[in-house]
Amino acid sequence: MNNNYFKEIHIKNTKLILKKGDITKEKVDVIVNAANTGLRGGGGVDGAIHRAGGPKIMEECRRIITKIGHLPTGKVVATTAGNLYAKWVFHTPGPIYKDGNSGEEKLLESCYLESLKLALEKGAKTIAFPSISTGVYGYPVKDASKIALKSVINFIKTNHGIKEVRFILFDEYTFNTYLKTLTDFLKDQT
Ligand code: AR6
Repeated sequence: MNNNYFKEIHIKNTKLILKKGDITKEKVDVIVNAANTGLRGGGGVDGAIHRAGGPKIMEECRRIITKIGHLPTGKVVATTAGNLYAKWVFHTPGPIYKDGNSGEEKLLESCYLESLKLALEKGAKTIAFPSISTGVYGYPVKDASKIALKSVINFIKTNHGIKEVRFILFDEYTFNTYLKTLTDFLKDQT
């Protein structure tokens, strides 16, 4: 299927998918949550995941925070996915965008890479990402899409085991921006 809001490409043995939609509906092993460092829940995709997944996810988040204090930006932890189809929710706090020169790029890249590494460790085959940091945290979508796609593509070129990586993009603008970035990357490779 390749309609206006769906794009699929193959990189080595992994499918990379861009899709417009609600991440809580995805049938994947891992759903990644754009969380905050206190794993307190909130609005945006975080709110949607906790609402759809039920209270078990927050119970586990609280236990983790009691142990570790806070989760640094760019790191990731796994919890149950509660009532969601997924086996795990991975929580990763993205950077709050300041001016683009305050280490945001490395931190955003780290969210994607740490999540993919943890997915491999868990033996997950399919993982879905939202567009981390581009809502409440204010990261410009075009810049964020370049970092997100570059991190994921480089990872799947050199690591094997994950069959499918999906970006689930909530609105038309975000979807179109990721699609344009991916199309430009593919052009550059030919
Ligand atoms: N499925 C997929 N994407 C979604 C969904 C959904 N159901 N709902 C929203 N988005 P944001 P951030 C998109 O603000 O910028 C929270 O309060 C949204 O349109 O969720 O990393 C946390 O607790 C946007 O494109 O995350 C943190 O405090 C993208 O997800 C803070 O917000 C990210 O927007 C994190 O901010």
